[in-house]
Amino acid sequence: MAEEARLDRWGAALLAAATAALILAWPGWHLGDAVPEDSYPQEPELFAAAAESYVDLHRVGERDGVPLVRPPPDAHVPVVARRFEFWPALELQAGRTYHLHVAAVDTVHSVVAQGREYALVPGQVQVITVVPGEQVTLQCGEYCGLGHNRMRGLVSVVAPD
Ligand SMILES: [Cu+2]
Repeated sequence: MAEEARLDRWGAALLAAATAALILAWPGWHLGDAVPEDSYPQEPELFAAAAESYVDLHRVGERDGVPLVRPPPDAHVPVVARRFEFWPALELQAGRTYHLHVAAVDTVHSVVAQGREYALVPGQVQVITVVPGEQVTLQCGEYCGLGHNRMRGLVSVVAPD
């Protein structure tokens, strides 16, 4: 009887510990191995305004109604994530390096890029370094509403200069 009671107490303690661990780990638990390379805090409104200025300066055209930017190699490029787009559209040169600064400005999203998923929580900017091969895809991996499935970046990869 005493032995059973001790085991019950152990069981209860283990369950409590497992529950606490789950709560502590939330909301990152479902993002698997999403370890940010680099990130920094910034107010969503400021980030969106900075992105608009960047696009005004570097815009070369339009793709599917979205401004198209052709950043120079090694550039730090702001990318706004919001329902249901990654903005602006990008034209990148194959084999060059780009530092995408990606931030959600409305609600929680994520971006799957180069086989990794990065959580995008408003207020925090993720820096993702990409070296385009034939193709770069940016895809939201966090259900964010009815248009979630089409929340994909417009990225074209062109031959280097
Ligand atoms: Cu989404």
